[in-house]
Amino acid sequence: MKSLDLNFSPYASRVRIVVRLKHLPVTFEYPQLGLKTPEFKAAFPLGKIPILELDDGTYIPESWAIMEYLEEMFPEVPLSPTDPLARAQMRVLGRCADLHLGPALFPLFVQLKRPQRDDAAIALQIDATRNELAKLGRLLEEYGLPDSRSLHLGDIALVPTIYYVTAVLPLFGVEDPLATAPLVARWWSLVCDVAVIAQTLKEIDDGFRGFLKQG
Ligand SMILES: N[C@@H](CCC(=O)N[C@@H](CS)C(=O)NCC(=O)O)C(=O)O
Repeated sequence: MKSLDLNFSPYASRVRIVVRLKHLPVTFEYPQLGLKTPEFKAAFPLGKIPILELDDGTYIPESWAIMEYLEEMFPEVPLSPTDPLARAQMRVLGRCADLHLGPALFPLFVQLKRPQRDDAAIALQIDATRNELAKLGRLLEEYGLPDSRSLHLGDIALVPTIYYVTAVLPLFGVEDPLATAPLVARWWSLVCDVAVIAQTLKEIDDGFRGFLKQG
């Protein structure tokens, strides 16, 4: 199997974490057709990475769909609880990353490369991100941290997004972005202690620092 990947993509990085935790024979490569090209969009209707290519040429887009596929195909290292309520909570954390935190945080990327930053837009997104972090803290209070339950796909989906909270907000003057969400900070220190996550975070960080240096 092959995962079409970019080292600092928050979505591709989730797949990398799952593959490594499960010790799966998946290689990671930047798409040969390039990203955003008409050829790439013609080959893959959603036009985004990650894409998991199976050995028979079938492909799966969307990081959460890929993570669940790998989980169902290779359950030997389980990354989902069995209890239906705990499974629902796992999915809520995944959706929290994709539908709440991500949309609050990622518009700040546009500001990073603008010759003149839009301070009002920046303040709005910083507030929105803090708001979402507070909500996530409340969810974690209810669902528990991965020291009282097993690490699952919901945690893994959140990891790269929280990395970007810690990496991007300081570039806009917020020194300790998790200070206002202590339970998220505690969750973050727990997940960063997982060796595969630390390895993947280093790759995201290297890729993101490289991206910042590009003109
Ligand atoms: N919902 C998708 C989001 C994937 C996504 O946005 N990937 C970005 C890279 S981080 C991408 O491929 N962007 C290329 C483009 O938008 O043309 C997922 O979870 O896989």
